[in-house]
Amino acid sequence: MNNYPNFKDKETFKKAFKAYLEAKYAIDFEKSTPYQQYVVLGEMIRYYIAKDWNNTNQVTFDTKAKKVYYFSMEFLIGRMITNNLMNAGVYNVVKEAFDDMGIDLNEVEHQESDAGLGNGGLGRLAACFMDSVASLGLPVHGNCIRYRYGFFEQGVVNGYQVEHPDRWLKDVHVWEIRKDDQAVEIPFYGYIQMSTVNGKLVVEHKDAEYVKAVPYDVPMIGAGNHIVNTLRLWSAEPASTYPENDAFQYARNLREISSMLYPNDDTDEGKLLRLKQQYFFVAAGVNGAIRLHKKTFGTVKNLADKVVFHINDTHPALIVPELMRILVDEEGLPWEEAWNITKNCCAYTNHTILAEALEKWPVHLFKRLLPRIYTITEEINRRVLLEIAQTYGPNSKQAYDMAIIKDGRVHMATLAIHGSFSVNGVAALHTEILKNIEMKVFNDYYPGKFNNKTNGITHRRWVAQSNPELVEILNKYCGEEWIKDPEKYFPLLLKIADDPKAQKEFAKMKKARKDALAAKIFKEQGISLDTNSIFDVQVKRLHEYKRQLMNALHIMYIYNRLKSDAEFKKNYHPHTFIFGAKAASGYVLAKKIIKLINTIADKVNNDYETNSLLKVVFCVNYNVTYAETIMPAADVSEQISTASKEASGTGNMKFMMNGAITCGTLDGANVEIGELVGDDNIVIFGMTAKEVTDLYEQGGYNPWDYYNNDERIHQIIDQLTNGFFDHVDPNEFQMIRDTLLGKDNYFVLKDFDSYVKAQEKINELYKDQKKWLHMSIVNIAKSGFFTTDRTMRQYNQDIWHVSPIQTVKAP
Ligand code: 26R
Repeated sequence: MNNYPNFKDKETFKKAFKAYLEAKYAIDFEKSTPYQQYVVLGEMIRYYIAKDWNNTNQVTFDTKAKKVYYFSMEFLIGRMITNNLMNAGVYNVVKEAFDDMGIDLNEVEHQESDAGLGNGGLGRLAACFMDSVASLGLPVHGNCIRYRYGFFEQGVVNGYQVEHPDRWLKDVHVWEIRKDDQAVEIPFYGYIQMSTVNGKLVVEHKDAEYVKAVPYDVPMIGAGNHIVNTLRLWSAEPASTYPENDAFQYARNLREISSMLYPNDDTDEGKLLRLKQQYFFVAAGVNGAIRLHKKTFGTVKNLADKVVFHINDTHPALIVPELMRILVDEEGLPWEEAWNITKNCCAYTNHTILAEALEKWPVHLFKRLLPRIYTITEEINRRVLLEIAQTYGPNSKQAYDMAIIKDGRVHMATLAIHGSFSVNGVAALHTEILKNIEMKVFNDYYPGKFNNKTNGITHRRWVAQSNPELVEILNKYCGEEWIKDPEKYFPLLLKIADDPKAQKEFAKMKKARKDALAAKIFKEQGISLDTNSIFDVQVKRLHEYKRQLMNALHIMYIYNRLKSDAEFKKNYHPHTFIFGAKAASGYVLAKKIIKLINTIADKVNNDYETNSLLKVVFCVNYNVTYAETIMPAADVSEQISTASKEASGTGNMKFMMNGAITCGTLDGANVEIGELVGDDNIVIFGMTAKEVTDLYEQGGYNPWDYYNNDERIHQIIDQLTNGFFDHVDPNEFQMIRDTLLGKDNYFVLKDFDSYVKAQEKINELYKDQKKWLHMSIVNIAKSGFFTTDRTMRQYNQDIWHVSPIQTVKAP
C-alpha cells in the first residue's frame, strides 16, 4: 500500500475519515453536511498522494530528467474528485466505507465545483492531456492562470442566454497548494535603458510596474502508477514595490490580471488585459522553469536538451521573446546561441484556421506594455527577414507573408512558427490544410517542421468514470486490461458485434445512460423525455461554423412534415433533439440561435399532435460535468460543421467511444472516425473541404436559388419571420433570415438537402435495431485510437522525447 495508511482498508478509512471530520469542523460526524464530507475526503486524498507528488518531483530532479512545460491559457478540468479517487486507486475502499456509513458518495462528489478554466475544445484537450501524461509517467507539467472566475455560468430566461459569473473558488479549493516561496515578480510598462559596463551589455527596465505571480499547484494524479505531475496556476498579487502615487489604482489593475477567463473562442478582440494575462503567466512559468534548470545544471547552455516549452495555440507565444530576453539579457549569451536554444526548446500547436481567431497585437499596445519584449520581437523579425531574403530575394511575397511585424501589428502565429522546432495540427485533414493552404509558405520554407497529432480524449474520464454500464461490458468482453490500452483491447468487441446476447447488453447500457440523462433533465428543467426515442445530440460552443442553425432548421422541417404528411408521420421514429451550447457574450447572432432553439422547443414540445414523436431540449449551462452525463446517453452524434472549419473536434470522439453513431461532414477528425469504422458505420453528408474552399474562392453562392427552388427551405425561412412562433415578435429572427439569405457564409442552405437525407438514413437505420447495435459496437471497438494516451505517446515520440519517470514505490 501507499505511504499514508488511511486508505489501507475500509475500516481504517472509516475511522480516519470520522476523526478527521470531527477535528476539522468540531462537530459530530452525524451532523456533518455532504459539503464538509467532500472537503475532508478531498484533503485526505491530497495527503494520501503527497508523498508520491514529492517523490515524482524529487526523482525528476535527481535524475536530471528532461521535462515538458505545457503552457495553455485554458485547462477545462471540471471536477477532479472522482478522477482522483480512481487514479489513486482508492475509489472502491471509499465507496464501500461510505456505503457502510450511510454517505452517498455520488452526492459528495457533486459538492465539488466544476473548474471551468477554459472555453471548449482547446481547454478540455489540455485537461485530457494532463490525465494521460501522468498515467504514462511522463514528466509534463501544466502552466495556466488561476482565474478567480472561470467560464461564465449560463442561465436561460425567456429563451435568451444570460451570463452569471462562475464563482468556482467561492469555497475552499481542496486540491491546490499555494507556494509562496516560488513567487516571481513580473515587470510591465516603463522603459528600457541599455548601457555597457566593462564591455558587457546591461539592460535595465526602468520605472516598471511589477506584479507578483504566486503559484498554486494542483496535483495531476496518474492512474495506478504513483506518479503525480503538477498543474501550476498563477495568481496575480501586489509586488514588493509599487507606484507610490497611485497605489490603489495599481492594486485594482493588477488583481484584474487573474480575475477572469475571456469567454471568446472565435474573435481576437485585441484587449490589453488579455495581453497582460499572456505575458503574466508566460513570464512567471518560464522564469520558474529556468530557475529550476539552473539549480539542476548550473547553466542554461543545455536547456534545449532538458526542457520543452509547449505553446498551446498562439496564446502563450510570448514564450519565444521571453526566453530570448532571459538568455540574452540575463544570461549574457550571444544572440545566435540564444536563438538556437530558443528554437530548439519551443513547440507550437495550432488549433484553428478561422482567420478572425488568429491573434495579432497592435504594435503601440504591445510596445507600451512590454517594452523589452517588443524590441526583442523586432530583432527576431529583422533577422528572420534577412534570412528569408537569402532564399527568396529582397521584398519577396514570401517575406511579407512570413513577417512577424507588419501593418502595425505583431502576428503571434508567425512568431510561434519561427520560434519553434515543431508545429503541429490537431487532425489529419487540419494539418493538410495548414501545410498546403493556410501555412503553405512556412511549410515550403521549413520543410519537416509541420506534423500532425490527431487529438484524443482520456478514456478514464469519458468511459471509466462516466459510463459504469459500459465498463462492465468492456470488462466482460475485453478483459480488465482494456483500461491500460484501449487501442489494443477494444477491437475484441468486433467478435461480438452481431451476437444477440451481447447486443442486448449494449442496448441495456444505452438505455440506462439515457434514463440517467432524462432524469437529470427532468430534475433541472422539468422536461420529460421518452428514452425509447432517438437521442440526437449536438453539444459544443455555439458558433456559425458548427451549424447548430442547420440542426434547428431541420427540426422545423420535421415538424412541418409531421403536421402535414401522415405517411411520413407513420414512418418517423420518435426523436429527441438535445442541444447544449454557450455563446460568447458579445456574439449577437449566436445568442439569437439559442433563442431560436428555445423557441422551437417551446412550440414543438407543447404540440400534442406531434410531441410524442418530436421533442427538443436545450440543456442549460453545458459544462464538463454535464457532458459526463450527456456523452454516454447519445444515439446520434451531430458533427455538422462546414467542412474545413472544425480543426478536429473532440466531442465526436467522446460520443463514438460511448457507442453513438456520427452524423457528420467530412471535417476535422470525423474523417478519421470514418476511415476507422468504414462507410457503413457512419453517416456522412455535405460538401467536402475542397468543395468549400473552391466555392469561397469563387465568392460563395446565391442562397436565394435555394430559397426559391426548395419548398422546404422556403417554408422554414418564411416561418422565421411570419408569426409562426406564438408570442414571439415577428422581427425576432429577422437577423437569422438575413444572414441565411444574405451570404450564408457557412453554407447552411446549400448543405440542407443532403443533411435531410442523412437524417432520413438515420431514421431508417435505427428502426433496424440489429443493424444499429452492430454499428454502435463497431464504433466503440474502433474508438481506442482516440485515447489521449495514444496522442501523448505520439507527441512524445515525435516532439518531446522525454523518458517516463522511474519512481521507487514505497514498500
Ligand atoms: C484568440 C482567442 C479569442 C481565441 C481563439 C480561439 C481563444 C480560444 C480559441 C479556441 C480555439 C483555439 C479552440 O478551442 N479550438 C478547438 O481546439 C480543439 C482542440 O484541438 C479542436 O478539437 C477544435 O476543432 C477547435 O475548434
